[in-house]
Amino acid sequence: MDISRRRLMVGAGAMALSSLLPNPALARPRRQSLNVDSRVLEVRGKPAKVFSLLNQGGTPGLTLDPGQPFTVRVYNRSAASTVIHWHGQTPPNDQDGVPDLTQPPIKAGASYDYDFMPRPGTHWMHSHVGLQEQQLLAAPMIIRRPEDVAADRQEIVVMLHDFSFRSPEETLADLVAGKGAHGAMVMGVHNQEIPSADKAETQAQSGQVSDAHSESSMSMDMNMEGMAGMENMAGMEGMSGMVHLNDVEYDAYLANDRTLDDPEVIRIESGGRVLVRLINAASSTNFTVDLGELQGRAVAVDGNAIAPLAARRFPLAIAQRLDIEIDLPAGNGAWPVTAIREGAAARTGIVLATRNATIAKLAAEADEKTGPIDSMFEQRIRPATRSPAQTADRRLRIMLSEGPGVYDWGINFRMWPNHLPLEVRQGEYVTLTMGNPTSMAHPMHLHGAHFQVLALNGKRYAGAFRDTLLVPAKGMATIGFQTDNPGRWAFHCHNLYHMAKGMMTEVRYIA
Ligand SMILES: [Cu+2]
Repeated sequence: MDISRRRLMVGAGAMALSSLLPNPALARPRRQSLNVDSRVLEVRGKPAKVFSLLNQGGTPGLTLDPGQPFTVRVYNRSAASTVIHWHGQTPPNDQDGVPDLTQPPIKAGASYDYDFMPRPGTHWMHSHVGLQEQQLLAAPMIIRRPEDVAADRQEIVVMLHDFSFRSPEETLADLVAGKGAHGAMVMGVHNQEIPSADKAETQAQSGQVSDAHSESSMSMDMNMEGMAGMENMAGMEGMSGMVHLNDVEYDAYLANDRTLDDPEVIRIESGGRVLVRLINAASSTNFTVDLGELQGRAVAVDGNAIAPLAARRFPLAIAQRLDIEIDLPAGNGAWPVTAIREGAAARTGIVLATRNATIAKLAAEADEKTGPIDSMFEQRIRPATRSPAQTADRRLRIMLSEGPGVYDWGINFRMWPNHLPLEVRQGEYVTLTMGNPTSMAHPMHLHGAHFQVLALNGKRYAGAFRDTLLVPAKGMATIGFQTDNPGRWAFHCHNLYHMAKGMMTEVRYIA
């Protein structure tokens, strides 16, 4: 076993070396601190005031070893009230970090304690207050598994952001005034009938991905046909028509806070194996991850192990995480790992390079625009471990809604906080079907539980376990989850501006 590979692990700006190596002193609870503060970040030579979220070692976020509890005091050293949500974690409700739903805001100068056993995988932390996330109040939260410690591979964390020099309040005001960018209009690509989907399924490589099409025991009324009645609901324009991909223009896209003008260069071993933990922390941008000449294996989504899926390009929706294992070629070289904005050519990324490699300058734009993120990749993902199909104790149906006002977003035309809670009881298997007749896809995020994808755009299958699913524009999705964590849990679109303009409700446990 080559320990040096793991020592090399992370480049500047990702996390402290000390927090990555097993430390016997950490076996018993020891409180760590996370500090919210402001900082000046230079983007393309121009300073911008943004937030920072650093551990006591002065690096972003936290990495915990297997079995280590999340025993953390958050200090708010910034001038604004804030609350940090542990995205991907399923803590007791009062530690979920959602202002006014699970805890009061942490005022400037105050602190708040958290203590729970974290869920392993690639996760992240971010402000759930106002539009602070757009000002980079976000950081990685990596909970290593025993397999990670044992594996002879270098771990690399890449956190993606969309960045604007304008204040997010101005951006939102423009959107509300109807001045949003409606770039990349395309005809509705997500029909309910996807003739190519089954073909993609049989093409799924490596034999490790099998078709779960027939093994579900889901009943008819929770499948997509069950949504048909929604087409008659007021305001719905049917499931076809124009969709658009982006409504906010950005000045830059960041990977670990840097643009491709001056990307982070991560030194790797020739012929070595790396695990790239990608986090899409952008407020309003879906990306396509492009490995260039390299082939990678997706091995986990949202922190949950999947049957490996090999490819060179992978979609990564807002708030999702993706772990990709890559076997590097022998010899010296430099290999960019980039993320291209959906429906655009603008990109960001990092460079994997052997020690003596020459690093060529990278263009800020890819050779060609990416298309819209379709459902093909999502429909091919299978969990690493099969679980038996579950019968639903409760079936919930909602419709993601747009209007009536300009840039109003909602759920069943209810805008947060005038929402109707989705009520559940402890000990149930709940299915939730989401119809999306709106003009945009929505990355829907459930707090307090990970769910399984049970249907997407008319295809029923036992798909990935996740906490965030991109529900396609003019499309539909069904997810299923176990209710074993009582409380009031936020359920919302993770496009920051959609959430700010109402697309949020709660899953509420009732007696
Ligand atoms: Cu949305």
